[in-house]
Amino acid sequence: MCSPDFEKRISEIRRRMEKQNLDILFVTKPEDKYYLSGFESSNFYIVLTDKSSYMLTDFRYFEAARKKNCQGFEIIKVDSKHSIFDFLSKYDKMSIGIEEKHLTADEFKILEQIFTSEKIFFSQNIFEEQRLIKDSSEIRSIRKAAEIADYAFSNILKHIGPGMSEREIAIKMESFMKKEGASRLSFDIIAASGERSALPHGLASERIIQKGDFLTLDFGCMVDHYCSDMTRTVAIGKASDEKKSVYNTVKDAQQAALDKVKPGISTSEADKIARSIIDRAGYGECFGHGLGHGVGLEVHEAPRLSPSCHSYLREGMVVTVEPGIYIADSFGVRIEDLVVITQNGIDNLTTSNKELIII
Ligand SMILES: [Mn+2]
Repeated sequence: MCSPDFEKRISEIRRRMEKQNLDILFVTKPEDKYYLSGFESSNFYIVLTDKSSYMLTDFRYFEAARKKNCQGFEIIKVDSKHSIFDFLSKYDKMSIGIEEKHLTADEFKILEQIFTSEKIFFSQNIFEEQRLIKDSSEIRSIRKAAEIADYAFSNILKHIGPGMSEREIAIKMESFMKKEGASRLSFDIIAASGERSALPHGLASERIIQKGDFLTLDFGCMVDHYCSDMTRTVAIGKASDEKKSVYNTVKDAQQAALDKVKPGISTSEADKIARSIIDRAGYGECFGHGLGHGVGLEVHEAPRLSPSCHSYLREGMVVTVEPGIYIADSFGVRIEDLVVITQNGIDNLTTSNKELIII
């Protein structure tokens, strides 16, 4: 079944092209191409003009692209004799928008020869801004990916125990998510125990978990190319008073942010709500990253929730809320939920318990 969303997305992108006075847009970033077409392959390009949409690919993917196509793309075969640049040459008098972070220096040089540099514009922000607000089909996929992550967390709790390595835990979680329908992971699973839990992004190692450890699990999976992202910290066997108190500070900071996040709040303000609680508890120096980030086709995308980012939250954005405290060489705690910004507040897609779990 064709989704009608693609046509709407393309026409919205065209409106943005017009605003930037672009005659054509050369789309090279995989997530942006997928966003416009629902198609994925290792070699294809999308070119939009004010009226036409072109998908260019080689022999290997041509039939697949034709079969997938249902939103008015003209599919064009490229090969060594008729390259993407030969195709673009016929627009040489026009202004072209490119995705500056997804073009090689080599490709850029060829474009400069065709268009001259005055007619080439860095336009990746067109997609960044467009993809900020998720439509209902995108939210459906993200919700499903979040449900699978929640399921993997509740399931792994039944298996974790002293003697198990971080890597074994990560492998089990990956298989839980894939068996439940995830196509792939959003990123390599972070499983950081003991003093490694003080590493905000400690990938699973061979370390064996021990009684008294904190274990931070940060993970997510993909459904229909859309990501989820969540984090929980659990205690193995027992938790010292200091650990409990740090845990509760992070939990309170997160809850305060979840309670106040809604449309119209700035991303730096959202960050500050959580940060001020961590500051007051005396751990300000130990929260060295932003409160959260947008999630969609990419696990880290706009907006960023941090002290230095001053955009505003809007209905339809999907963001993480993930304060943390990391005490070097000792332990760390992070709690992360994935939420949709709604008209009046949030719809929290992560439902796993947040009371300190001791297993
Ligand atoms: Mn995250």
